[in-house]
Amino acid sequence: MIQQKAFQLPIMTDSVPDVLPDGLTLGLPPADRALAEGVLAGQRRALAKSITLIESTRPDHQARARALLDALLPHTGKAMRLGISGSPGVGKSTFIEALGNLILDRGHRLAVLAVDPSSSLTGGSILGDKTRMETLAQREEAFIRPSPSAGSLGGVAEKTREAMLLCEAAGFDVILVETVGVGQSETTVAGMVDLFALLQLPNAGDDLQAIKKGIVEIADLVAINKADIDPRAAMATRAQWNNALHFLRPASPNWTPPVLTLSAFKKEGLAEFWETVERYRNTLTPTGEFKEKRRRQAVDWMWQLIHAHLNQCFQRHPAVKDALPGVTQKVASGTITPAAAATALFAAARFFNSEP
Ligand SMILES: Nc1nc2c(ncn2[C@@H]2O[C@H](COP(=O)(O)OP(=O)(O)O)[C@@H](O)[C@H]2O)c(=O)[nH]1
Ligand SMILES: [Mg+2]
Repeated sequence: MIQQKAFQLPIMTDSVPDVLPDGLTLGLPPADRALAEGVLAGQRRALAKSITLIESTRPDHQARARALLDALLPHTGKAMRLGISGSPGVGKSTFIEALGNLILDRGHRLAVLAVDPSSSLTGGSILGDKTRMETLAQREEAFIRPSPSAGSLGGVAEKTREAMLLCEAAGFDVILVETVGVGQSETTVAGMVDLFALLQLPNAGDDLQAIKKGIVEIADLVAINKADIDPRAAMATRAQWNNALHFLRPASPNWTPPVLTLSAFKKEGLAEFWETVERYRNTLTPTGEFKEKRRRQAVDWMWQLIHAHLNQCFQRHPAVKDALPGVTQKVASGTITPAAAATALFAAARFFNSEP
């Protein structure tokens, strides 16, 4: 019998950094040490440069970005992380501008990030929207960053998560992650924030969509925007939503997602929205659920990275590359089963022991 050699995974060479009393690593080269210090001092330029570094696809940049993140990690985790989702036109940008100003007026520092894998096509959601967030963009205590424009949803999400950590290290204590309600992006954003809020329009069609797509289950808060246009319709939609949510088992026994009405345009309902966010944190912190959610998210994130990495190793393997077209053809034509094909490809790659 031929001995199967285990496929060699690239070895992570990052050594455990020596941490100075100020939390910065000795391992960082001087330029990056200055960058890290700039981020910790809350300098926007340093923060923007650091995010550019983590978004870079150059291998040397990636190595530097990893070291920088490692150094700053002890300074992260203190922000309230909020996800805002909803279909295009529901009023996300208008809402973030209005709520953002309220948050700043209450003495917080706010970072707004976006997860939008389509932004390479559309030119960047927040970038275009920055005009709609004009007053927010001008304020010193706010930091607005468009979605990274390269890559798949997974790639964009990973960069956004890391950008979120950098913003926390820079002292931003509220992070808002905006996403357009398309495809997987909502679930992805829900997986990186403490509270996921869904914006809806006052009509019945929209909520049915969300229910069908399974978005309702991941919402911690639903807000019916544009209530100013037809307050009665907004109240009716609110009642429908409450009814729909009533039939779902809430993610926490201590939190049933509230349904609010608001007008981003007229700045109505914003204070209630923010108070609900604070109530969420104040309710789930003492029960331990708040921390537990983050722990779960961190472990999930690790597994997502492992899956992505394994996938890449597998697909880049020369033997897999060679065999793949032929095997795919056979699976497509029904000559071999998908299961047999997968086993054969694993064997060809000597990826792992091919027997489970
Ligand atoms: N009447 C009314 N219009 C709104 C409200 N919020 C947003 N809009 C308008 O809806 C349109 C889309 O808003 P926008 O914030 O760009 O939506 P986004 O695509 O979700 O970011 C804009 O013309 C806004 O002025 C609201 O509360 N009431
Ligand atoms: Mg927008």
